[in-house]
Amino acid sequence: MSRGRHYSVRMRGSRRGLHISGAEGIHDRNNVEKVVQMYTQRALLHEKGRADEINIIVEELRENPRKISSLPLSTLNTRNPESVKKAVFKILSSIGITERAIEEAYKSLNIGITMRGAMLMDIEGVRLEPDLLRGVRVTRMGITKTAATTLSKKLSRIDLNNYAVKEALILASKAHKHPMLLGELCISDDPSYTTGYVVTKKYGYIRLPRIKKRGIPYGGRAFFITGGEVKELIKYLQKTPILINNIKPCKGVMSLNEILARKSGR
Ligand code: WAQ
Ligand code: MG
Repeated sequence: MSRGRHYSVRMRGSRRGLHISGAEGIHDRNNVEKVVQMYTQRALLHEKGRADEINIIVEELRENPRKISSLPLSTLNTRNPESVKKAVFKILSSIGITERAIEEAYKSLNIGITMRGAMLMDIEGVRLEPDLLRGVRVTRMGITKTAATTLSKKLSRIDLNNYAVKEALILASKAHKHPMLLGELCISDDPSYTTGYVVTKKYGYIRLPRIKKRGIPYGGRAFFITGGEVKELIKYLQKTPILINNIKPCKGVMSLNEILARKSGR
């Protein structure tokens, strides 16, 4: 493929200075106009209110996107924030993340301050991102048309074909391709979106229903990382273009034991 065939298109919509919707993808030159129109529509029709300011960036990529698979997806049968917390401790400590780090992440995610990006935390709970207030944003990721169709089909079967799931899965799939990423914990900042997720390379993307009570207007992301150059990791998360071109299985609701018994990639 020739250089310059791909474009990163990113949208942020706000109302009275408050963020209300965002979206991004990587697209062929031929689709850029259509996508800009789609994103504009989305910002104008958002359920949190119509954007009064919409920023769209269209950027020609200097390198061809790397193609990767999505993480396998499943949903844990959690009933309340307490059972979620227990499960998160089991999952993340099983891959070597200390309880102290998990506790630290939980604390920071529940402190009531919403960062724009993700925290980077080592396995002892020490924060490593250079800007502790902003965090690190993962950008320049997308999904091919064919893979998007497959993903929608697989998610429809388990009644999960919505933007929140698809976008979070694409973001996490890019992030966890990096060898320094061990795990992730995510809670939406949307007061009505009470499902979060946890990721490890071994178990994939595990959805966590009822991670928070309805009405809580903050959330966040914590990446647990290990050994390597943090600067290089941040460059990868922010700059390296990634396209999902293959979709791993999307399973329905499972118990913690079923998930822990599963092998990677299935
Ligand atoms: N890169 C890094 N961190 C981000 C990014 C990004 N591009 N976008 C958002 N964050 C951080 C930021 O602190 C937000 O407050 C927090 O993550 C949550 O973002 O399968 O909607 O966009 O049903 O509110 C999970 C879906 C949805 C679970 C997560 O996140 C499922 C969601 P939100
Ligand atoms: Mg949000």
